[in-house]
Amino acid sequence: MNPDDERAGPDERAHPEQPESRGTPVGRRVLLGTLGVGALGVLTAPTLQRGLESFLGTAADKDPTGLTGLLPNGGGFRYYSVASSVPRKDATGYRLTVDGLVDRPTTHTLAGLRALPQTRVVRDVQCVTGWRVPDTPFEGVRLSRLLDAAGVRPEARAVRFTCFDGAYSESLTLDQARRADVLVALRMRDEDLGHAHGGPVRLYVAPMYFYKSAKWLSGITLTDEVRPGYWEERGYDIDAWVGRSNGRDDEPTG
Ligand SMILES: Nc1nc2c(c(=O)[nH]1)N[C@H]1C(S)=C(S)[C@@H](COP(=O)(O)O)O[C@H]1N2
Ligand SMILES: [Mo]
Repeated sequence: MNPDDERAGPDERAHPEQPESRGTPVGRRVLLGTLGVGALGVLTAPTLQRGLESFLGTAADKDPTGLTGLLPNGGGFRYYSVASSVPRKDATGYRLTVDGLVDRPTTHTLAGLRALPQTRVVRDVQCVTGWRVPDTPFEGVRLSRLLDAAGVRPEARAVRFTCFDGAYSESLTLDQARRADVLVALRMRDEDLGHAHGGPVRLYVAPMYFYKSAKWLSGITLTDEVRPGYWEERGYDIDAWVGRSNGRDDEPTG
């Protein structure tokens, strides 16, 4: 049995893009706190789930984060954006800056990124709640290559990612960022990344839950310590290894 299957059951984790909930992680934590462990114990899983859905349907109305991501994105993906509207960037207007604790701050165009060696990674896209898109090809430039080109200074320990949606951010330690399966992705499923999936350029952190893979990537900044990203400031794990984080203790499966 594929160990990933164990993650797809009714054991729901609070997660932003879950269409049934529309709740924030904070909202769900508050609910679980309110019910208490005893109440959870007597409810069957489906009953509990219905209860969560109706409660969180109400909670969504108070949602301060402007969540919008409930449109289907095709092929098993769920579209997700914390920004209500995101400008479109094409090959002419797109820029990616690498700055912070580097010797050579750099600005890349889309053509410049396409001209660099491309790496293909085929792994499962895994959401923290259980939706999963198996064997999804991503192609792009290894993040480590862009870091090396900019000349990371010895005092740098982490990387902060920012997005041209003006809202989202992410983070990795420098060691994580240098992994061979972390891409500045230009293509997904053998097509140029479309706007809905974070195109023209998104981050792809293959070994971690998909919230680490920042869409509409516009900035890579070397920092002296990890600065928690958008969802991490709202309760999600900074080290989001698939299977090992966000309350799970099973083995990572890549
Ligand atoms: N800029 C930005 N990147 C983001 C998000 C977002 O809201 N904004 N959501 C994250 C989450 S929680 C998920 S599951 C995936 C969704 O990617 P998709 O819309 O291509 O399915 O993007 C991640 N990257
Ligand atoms: Mo997600």
